[in-house]
Amino acid sequence: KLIQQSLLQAVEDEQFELYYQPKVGGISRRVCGYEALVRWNHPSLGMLSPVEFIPIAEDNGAILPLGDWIFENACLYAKNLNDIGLIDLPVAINISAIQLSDPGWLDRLLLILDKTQLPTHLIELELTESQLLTDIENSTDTINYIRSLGIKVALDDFGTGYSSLSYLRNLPLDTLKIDRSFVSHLQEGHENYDLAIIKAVTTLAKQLGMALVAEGVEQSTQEKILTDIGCDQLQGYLYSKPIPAEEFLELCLKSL
Ligand code: G
Ligand code: G
Ligand code: MN
Ligand code: NA
Repeated sequence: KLIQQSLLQAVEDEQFELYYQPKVGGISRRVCGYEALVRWNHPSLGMLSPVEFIPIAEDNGAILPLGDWIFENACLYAKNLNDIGLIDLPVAINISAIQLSDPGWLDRLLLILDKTQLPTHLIELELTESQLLTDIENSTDTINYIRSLGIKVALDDFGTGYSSLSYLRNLPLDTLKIDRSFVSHLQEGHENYDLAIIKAVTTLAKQLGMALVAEGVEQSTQEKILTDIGCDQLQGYLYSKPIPAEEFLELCLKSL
């Protein structure tokens, strides 16, 4: 209702803000990248979570201008970090299925790349299984093109959709992000199904030449298990929640 009508206007008024959450190296435990997560700084309702407005934006089309705004601002931020010497920290940007299937999206992406001058190897797009599977052929073409530009592609929330191994074989992907639901039950000394699954997915990612990110790492016991298994990158509240841009910059400078 209220949200629906005001979303497009809010994009015009740039009422959105990007928060950033670090990813840390499984061995180095240093910041090795980060994910941009959008918030809506609503004039009367306060800071709104993306779960409250992204689905609406996807329904009413506002996700296209909003997604462009997110992409451009995440690129500008990453360009700035790179320019001040925080080099080689890729920014991960969530992309909605609606964006991926919009015929004009790639052209606008190219314009933003040109405008921001961020080296493409510092960009990773996060896509979910369900969105890739809606139109597998079109998705594959789009991903191939994106990767030909030097941009990396990650499969987000891996394991929660209708995971089929044949998609992994056919989709050209750089990174798997195993969903936090598998991480949350990991406990030391407990051989459980989640541990077995994470071990198997780690091996799978390695064999397929993909990087593996574990999401939702909250406890140091989980960190230890994941590191022992050989998981490349860790992300979760143990390191930091998603935080505002300036705060994230400070965090990076401290972890140098
Ligand atoms: O921080 P968290 O509450 O930030 O995010 C909740 C959900 O919103 C996640 O599923 C996340 O993928 C999604 N989300 C966050 N930021 C973006 C964004 O910039 N674009 C899209 N499409 N989804 C986002
Ligand atoms: O769907 P996607 O993976 O893009 O969304 C990331 C979401 O996960 C965001 O809402 C973010 O705030 C949340 N998140 C990040 N780290 C943790 C964590 O350690 N625990 C929990 N419960 N949520 C997390
Ligand atoms: Mn994500
Ligand atoms: Na995820």
